[in-house]
Amino acid sequence: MTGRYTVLTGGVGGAKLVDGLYRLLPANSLTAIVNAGDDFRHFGLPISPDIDTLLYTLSEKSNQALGWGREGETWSFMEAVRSLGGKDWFNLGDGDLALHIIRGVALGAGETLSAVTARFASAWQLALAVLPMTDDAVATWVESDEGRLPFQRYFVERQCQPKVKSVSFDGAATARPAPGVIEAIRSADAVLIAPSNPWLSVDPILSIPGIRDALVGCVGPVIAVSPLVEGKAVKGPTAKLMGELGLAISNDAIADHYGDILNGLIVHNDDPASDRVAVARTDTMMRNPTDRERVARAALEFAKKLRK
Ligand code: FO1
Repeated sequence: MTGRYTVLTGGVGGAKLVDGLYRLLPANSLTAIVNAGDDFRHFGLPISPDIDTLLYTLSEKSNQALGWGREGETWSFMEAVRSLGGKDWFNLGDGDLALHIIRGVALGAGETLSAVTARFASAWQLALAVLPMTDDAVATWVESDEGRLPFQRYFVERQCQPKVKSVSFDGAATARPAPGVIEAIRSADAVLIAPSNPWLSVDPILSIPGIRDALVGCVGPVIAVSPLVEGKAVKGPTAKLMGELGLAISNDAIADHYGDILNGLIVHNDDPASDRVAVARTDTMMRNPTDRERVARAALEFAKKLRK
């Protein structure tokens, strides 16, 4: 597989596809554009969950059981926080703290999120570009039956229980794509959209002015891997959210949501597909590296077919 590929990703499911692509493709031929709408300050520290989950996954440091954070993590910081009556709804592992503290010092010194993220990727010898969607502050908020909630309070503190009415991205209207983002879309032989939650993890990326237009106008095909398997979400609130937004929990609704940026959709085995876009089929469950490579290979082969 030669060529240059770009993947839009967020969350745990997204990181798995990126890992499959990373394993298959030659060094430095992949760019990941990562959701940063989940980012927030906690204890004054800048947390970038989707960036960190991707860095951990690609460097084989991630906690497979939890889906986030590090393997073999220790929690003495959190025990000390609890002993002092500090807030403990969002867990910061002892090793994980290093990312947040070094990122905090860097941002405080005027470095951009994309610059410090690139430093982390090279420190862990990752041979791909990991680009935040923007270096500006954009925050995902959820309008719910429990009021307006910032993303992590909805996702972690409330465990996605609130009924969602709408999702918005504070700051998106004036945010600029991070350096290299538009170019990575324009110059790609194909752009892949990982099986992330379209509303919570991909829409923040599409909300940054210029990114959706670049996807509509890019030469390479844009192919999404559906986050639904047999009408359910593999992990996280995608199906529940679709129901709450009044949508059918279907691949057709996924294709419809992405609209005119999408050229192809990869669906799970013989799940009902969509007649809005070209469809390819594979087992999209990614339980291990072999699965991840299978789904990545299916996406790359589909891209080649659509590019002709
Ligand atoms: N998710 C949880 O469900 N509980 C946590 O305590 C938690 C802590 C955490 C710390 C760092 C980090 O990078 C991610 C963390 N996550 C936690 C996951 C995070 O909320 C999600 O991965 C994304 O925001 C959505 O994909």
